[in-house]
Amino acid sequence: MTLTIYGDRISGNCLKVKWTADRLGLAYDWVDIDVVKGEAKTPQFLNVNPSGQVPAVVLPDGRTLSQSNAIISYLAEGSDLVPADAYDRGVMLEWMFWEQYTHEPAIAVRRFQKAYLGKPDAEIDPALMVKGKAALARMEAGLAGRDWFAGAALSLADIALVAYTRVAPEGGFDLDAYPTVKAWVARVASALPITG
Ligand SMILES: N[C@@H](CCC(=O)N[C@@H](CS)C(=O)NCC(=O)O)C(=O)O
Repeated sequence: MTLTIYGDRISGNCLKVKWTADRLGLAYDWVDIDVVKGEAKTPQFLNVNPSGQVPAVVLPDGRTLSQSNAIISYLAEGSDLVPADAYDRGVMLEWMFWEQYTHEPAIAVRRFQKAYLGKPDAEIDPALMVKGKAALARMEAGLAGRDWFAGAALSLADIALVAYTRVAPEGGFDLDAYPTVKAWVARVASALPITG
């Protein structure tokens, strides 16, 4: 058996897992789960992830794992995507937890509502734009004087953060206002490479 990744390519959380596996040269089967059609809530999929969300993986020995940042941490353990230095590793995790609690709930959610549910701006909670802009400003400051978020090289923090930052314009966010972030997106894209 090989690793199986269940995911939807419109989801940055799922693409994080794909890019990490690709970057590490891991063999895997990809199973498409269309979240808009409700396929994450079918009885078959709930056997894989009872929380009814993608991404989720089934390991070659049959064990399952979900939560994008947990999955990429598992896959990348011991690789050059995880800084060897304990403090740098802590910084990587700091950004990954921040991504899930502060960045994704604003930027990914606004993008989904605008680009995939087709909601007009007037029907989208205005707080999402305010919080998303604050997150991008936090990233702009965090990248000052550095190429990567943690340590001296590409890490899981960059992969986690680039997933929804690169498509933030689909959610109505103007990345031209964050030139350091924009240059970093291009840097990460050329280091991975990023594919859908
Ligand atoms: N914190 C989770 C978030 C997972 C998540 O929100 N998945 C969405 C797609 S991005 C999903 O499966 N939605 C389908 C649904 O809730 O029915 C992670 O990082 O994996």
